[in-house]
Amino acid sequence: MADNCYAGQTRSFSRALSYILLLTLMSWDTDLAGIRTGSLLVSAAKKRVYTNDFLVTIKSAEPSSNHDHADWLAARHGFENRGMVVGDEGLYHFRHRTLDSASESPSLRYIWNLRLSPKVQKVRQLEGYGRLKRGHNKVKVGAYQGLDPLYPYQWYINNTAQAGGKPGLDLNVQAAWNMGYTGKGVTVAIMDDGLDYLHPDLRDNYSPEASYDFSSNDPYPYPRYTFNWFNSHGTRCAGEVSSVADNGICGVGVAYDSKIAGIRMLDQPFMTDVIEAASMSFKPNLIDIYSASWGPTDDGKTVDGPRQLTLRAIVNGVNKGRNGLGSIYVWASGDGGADDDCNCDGYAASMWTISVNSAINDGETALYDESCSSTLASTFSNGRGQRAGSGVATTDLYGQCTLRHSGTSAAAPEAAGVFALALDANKNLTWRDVQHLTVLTSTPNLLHDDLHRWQSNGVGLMFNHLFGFGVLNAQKMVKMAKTWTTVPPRFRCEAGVVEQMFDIPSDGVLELTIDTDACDGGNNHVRYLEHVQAFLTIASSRRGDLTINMTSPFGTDSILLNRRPNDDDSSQGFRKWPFMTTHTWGEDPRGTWKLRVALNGEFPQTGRLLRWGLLLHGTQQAPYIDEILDGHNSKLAVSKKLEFAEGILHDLEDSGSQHP
Ligand SMILES: [Ca+2]
Ligand SMILES: [Ca+2]
Ligand SMILES: [Ca+2]
Repeated sequence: MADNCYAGQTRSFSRALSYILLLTLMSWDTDLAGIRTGSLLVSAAKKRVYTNDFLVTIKSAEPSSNHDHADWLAARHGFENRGMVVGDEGLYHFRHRTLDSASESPSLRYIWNLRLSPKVQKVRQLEGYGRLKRGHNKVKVGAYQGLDPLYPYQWYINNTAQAGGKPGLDLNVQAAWNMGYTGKGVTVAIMDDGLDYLHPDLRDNYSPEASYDFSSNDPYPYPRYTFNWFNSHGTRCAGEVSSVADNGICGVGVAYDSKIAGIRMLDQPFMTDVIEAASMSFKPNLIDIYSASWGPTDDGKTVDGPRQLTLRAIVNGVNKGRNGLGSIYVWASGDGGADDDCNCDGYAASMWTISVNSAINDGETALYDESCSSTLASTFSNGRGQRAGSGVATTDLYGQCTLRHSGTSAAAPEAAGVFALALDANKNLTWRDVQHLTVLTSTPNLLHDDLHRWQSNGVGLMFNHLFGFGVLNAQKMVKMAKTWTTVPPRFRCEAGVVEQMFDIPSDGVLELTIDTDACDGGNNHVRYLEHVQAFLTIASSRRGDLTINMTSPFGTDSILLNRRPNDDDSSQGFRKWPFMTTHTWGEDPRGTWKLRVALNGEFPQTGRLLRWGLLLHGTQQAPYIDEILDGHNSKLAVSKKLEFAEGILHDLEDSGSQHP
């Protein structure tokens, strides 16, 4: 295409020429919103609002090629081509991906960028104005009004202590809505037992094209009827994400303008690798976020994960989904309680899923909550006890509403909703960006556990074995998402392996170490950690009595495996099982890693470690160097301080100075 060569030309334009061009451009578009022809004056008489929407007129010899050109042009300049307008092959609606949805002055830079294409005849940035719903006076456009009957019960959205909870212990969603982020243009799929897409509080947001029924192999994921409403799970999860706002029905979704899709895949006698794989790779360019509130049996004695096809589907999803930005998989950490460990659940423990634990409305964990070091963050499930209104209020089967949704099942869709808000703020976020944002903006808030206290890792990030990096904070996340620069490329370093048989003492601890340079000097050097995996092969006379801890060179201790009293396996053990920790996020992995394996049971047992492989994942460049500091005490400030120090150290090294 001839247009492809103008990139080089643009770079060589002198500043003077650019200025002339800008003036020409401005006088050319007499209807350029808010600018009087030939002058930079913006009308002062009445305040104008400029949106991030642009009308672009394309004229070319072959009108049929206009659409391709529009796509190309949009992608090149950070816009989303939202398609042809009013059936005119020359007229396209572009929305800028990062520009504010409301600004006081027009965005000349973007207009100019588009106008540089010879095929573009006219560019108009659309003004915003109000339209009031008749019968509703003094409505602030876009603001949620609280007209849904269950809204007062949705303490996870706005905790005012209504169900005996702690005020302020919520997802801080409303502040994100007030900034204009409601999940617009984002599609969330609920992989579950179906979705009541006729529900009056869901049908307007339902996306039939992103939905499918893999249990019955048809395009209609409607839940199968049972007398006890067993198949209400998916519908309840969907309502948390995408219930319509202010329609007087049930409650409001965390991302109430998002599209919701149903992937029915849990309602058949047996799960198969094909059904899981097909579900997780369904419409990867249409679905942004997949929410899963299921996994291997939470009986505290299962060690299981995705099989071959499903694993391939997940890897494909994060690498190719969302047109290369990566599908976002959100996972409930599990309902197995203190006797289970979500690191034995290969879906939750995967680096490619964001696994979410839940807290209850007083900041503690529920009895069914499962903990593990791979959990990234937390949202909310039900409140303490049987108190009325303390459950999660959401939609239910057959047009009904419920106040009783619960479990970590309830937690994953809430996270999916918050991530939909983040994608609304910035459509260019990759799957890793979403994880970084989660780490940086989640907060301990009022979350507390007597046994597992909050700790600070080697770069000052607060983490907790139960809650990960804390409870999601929608406002903080959209704010940071808006100006976020995609993190640098990710590398994978095989840091070391111990391949020798060691007995695990029945009355002591087996301690092993790996010294690593984290592939320093190689192409795959990892300097700033994301996920760390320990692939362990261990045989034991009672698998459930094993406990495993791993300590980073900074001294950050991750509990890779807690005791599981119900797991009496004596034959399978762990075979190259990928235990994962997120707790060392941001740390420099060079140095000595320690592994401690012990047997803690009622009776003496025997065990042997046969292999420990340490795998590091992360970046070579500092991931947050381009971000704007948002307050001195923020987590970003803490981890940046280290990056800056590193930068100075690096400069010193480069200049040949010695330092201790
Ligand atoms: Ca069906
Ligand atoms: Ca509603
Ligand atoms: Ca489990």
